[in-house]
Amino acid sequence: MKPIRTIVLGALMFLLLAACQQETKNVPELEEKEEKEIQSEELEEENPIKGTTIKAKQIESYPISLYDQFSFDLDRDGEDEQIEMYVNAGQDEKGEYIWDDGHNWLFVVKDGNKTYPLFDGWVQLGKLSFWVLESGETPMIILLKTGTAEFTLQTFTYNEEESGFIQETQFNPENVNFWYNSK
Ligand SMILES: [Ca+2]
Ligand SMILES: [Ca+2]
Repeated sequence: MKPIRTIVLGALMFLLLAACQQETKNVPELEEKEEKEIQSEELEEENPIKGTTIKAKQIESYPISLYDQFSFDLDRDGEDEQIEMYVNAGQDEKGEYIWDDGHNWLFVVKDGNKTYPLFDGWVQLGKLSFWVLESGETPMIILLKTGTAEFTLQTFTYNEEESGFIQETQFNPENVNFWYNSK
């Protein structure tokens, strides 16, 4: 009986030692891994989002015509925000726009008493168009700006932490020369 007990005890000791060694070997690897994770988290915090954040702002003056509008829950708080597009072009008695070579456009999202100007500027020989969609469950506004030598596509998504809309330019080719535009 005694030799068997010694063998069993010996085997147990061996297993215990092996387990201890394994543990000490694993510790630095774990620490290294954790360090890497922390580093990448810090990097993400430094640069959490691409694009520009558009914060709420007081609008001094609105262009004369409300060109288009739509309501949608863009920040997913259960209430619709108002999306409004204004242009500084008059309308005739039939409601047709009197277009000039260029106009000031203002594109905003209104959320209660907050107004986010997604675009505020001059468009030469062109116009703004927008779409509202959901990508997965993320509500998104797409804005297309066409001008004399411009074709810019931008997306806007609401970001809770930044309390603003993240503007990302998706397409903005250089030296644009238009040859055709379909119906
Ligand atoms: Ca909302
Ligand atoms: Ca809201």
